[in-house]
Amino acid sequence: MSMNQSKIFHPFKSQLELETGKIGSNANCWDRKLSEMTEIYDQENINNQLDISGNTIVYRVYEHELPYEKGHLIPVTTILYPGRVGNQFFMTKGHYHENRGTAEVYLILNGEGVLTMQTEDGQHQEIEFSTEDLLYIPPFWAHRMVNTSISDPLIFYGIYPADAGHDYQTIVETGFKKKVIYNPDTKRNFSII
Ligand code: S6P
Ligand code: ZN
Repeated sequence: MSMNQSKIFHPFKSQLELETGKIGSNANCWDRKLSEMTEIYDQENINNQLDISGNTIVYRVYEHELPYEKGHLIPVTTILYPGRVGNQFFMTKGHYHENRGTAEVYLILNGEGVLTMQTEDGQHQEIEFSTEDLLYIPPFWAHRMVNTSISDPLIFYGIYPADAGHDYQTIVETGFKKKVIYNPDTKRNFSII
């Protein structure tokens, strides 16, 4: 394949603050608020939540500004704050990649939690993790991160193919097979049910 010079993207360097997850330059930052993700929590938990209409930030994302085109890779950090809605921990909305055949890698910079995953043919897998763990999400697996810490943010770095796309709607409709709930009667403070 011939290379079109006008399409050559230039290399760059950037800084990632390991303690905060902040990506210093060329990055967009966006927040997901609780009020924007009420459909993914159990409705009885949502109904008992007092500040649902407020501006509680569940997570913040720093994502490198790059073309969403095949061939590129997108570096991204997520800071998932500690918190709960009823007995459900703060978690990401969760998604399949629109382009189902694309994978993703997560590196845990700080914190602990559970990665819940499932496929459309009915398989599921839950992986507990902590700082310095490397998580591999293969093609076809929907993925959601759950912060099981009572006090600390979960900070993770990810890299995904730029043409992956994000399908949130399927998860809104089906939910995840497994939930991670606060359970003070266990040593680790949570149960996967
Ligand atoms: C992108 C990757 C992450 C998430 C981020 C927020 O493919 O998996 O960067 O976008 O952790 O989660 P969500 O489910 O709201 O996109
Ligand atoms: Zn993803």
